[in-house]
Amino acid sequence: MDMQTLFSLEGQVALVTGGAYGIGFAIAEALAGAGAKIAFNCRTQANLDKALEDYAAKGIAAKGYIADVTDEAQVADLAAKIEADLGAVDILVNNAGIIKRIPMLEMKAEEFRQVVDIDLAGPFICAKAVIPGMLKKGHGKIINICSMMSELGRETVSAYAAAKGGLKMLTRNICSEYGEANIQCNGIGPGYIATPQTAPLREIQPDGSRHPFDQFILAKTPAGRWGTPEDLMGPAVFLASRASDFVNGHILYVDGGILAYIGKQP
Ligand code: NAP
Ligand code: GCO
Repeated sequence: MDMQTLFSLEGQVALVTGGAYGIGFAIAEALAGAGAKIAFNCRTQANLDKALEDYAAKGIAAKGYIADVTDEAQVADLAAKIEADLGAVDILVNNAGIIKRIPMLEMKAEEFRQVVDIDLAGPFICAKAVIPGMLKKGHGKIINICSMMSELGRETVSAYAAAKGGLKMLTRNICSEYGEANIQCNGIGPGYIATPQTAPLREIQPDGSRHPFDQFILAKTPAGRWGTPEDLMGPAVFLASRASDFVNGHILYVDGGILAYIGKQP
């Protein structure tokens, strides 16, 4: 098979959850560039309208829907609408997610549950909604957007780390349960990526200097920079394409080398 065909997503239907902006938007753009038809969801009409303009500006005829990934009925309805509009989903990217940066002793159990609900139960609910269609088609690709926090902890992100660690294991479990049915479920573990989610960690200080966390990340990353959503485009196309048909249950860290590095010596 030639390389173009191996990586082509021509005729495939991709659902990118939370694909209105940030990492999800860049991944959707990459999948569209490889030939896929794009569907995405988000929670507000304002974000949906803005995203449709942004997709159109890139020449991508994406279909956008309002659906909260934590709501089983809304997600079932989303999958049905996509099937009617574009065909059953071949590629699911579980990208929608939130973070709450609160020290554990100050965090309410309700806040912890909200993060786990969106970042872990959400991917379960979305996968459950599209796997039956994949079983009928005889193939499927599920890409779960994990995190450095699937491997590492840090102060203030207990719920996020618990959810993203769980998402790594959900990835392996979907692989275990549906690998035989020719469904590949893998994860991408982005490093620190410049998006709205991490904007508070990069705010310029009143004296004009870089945020201390920003400096910390630069020192922790062998690449010496923050990642960009574009850094995730190639890995996403690989994991969505036939090129990865024997890759299953794997987490591909795209982190500029953070996980390989002990940190700058004093
Ligand atoms: P972002 O800029 O905050 O975007 C998150 C997206 O998720 C938004 O489009 C948001 O849409 C959507 N979303 C949130 N909750 C949702 C829900 N309940 N139902 C449907 N959509 C929902 O975040 P990002 O930085 O692009 O991150 C995307 C994913 O990558 C997340 O899972 C994040 O944890 C992960 N990640 C990010 C980084 C990073 O450094 N940025 C690193 C590793 C992993 P609405 O708010 O409009 O609904
Ligand atoms: C944080 C960050 C991270 C990143 C990402 C790292 O507060 O530490 O927001 O959690 O967003 O998930 O891979």
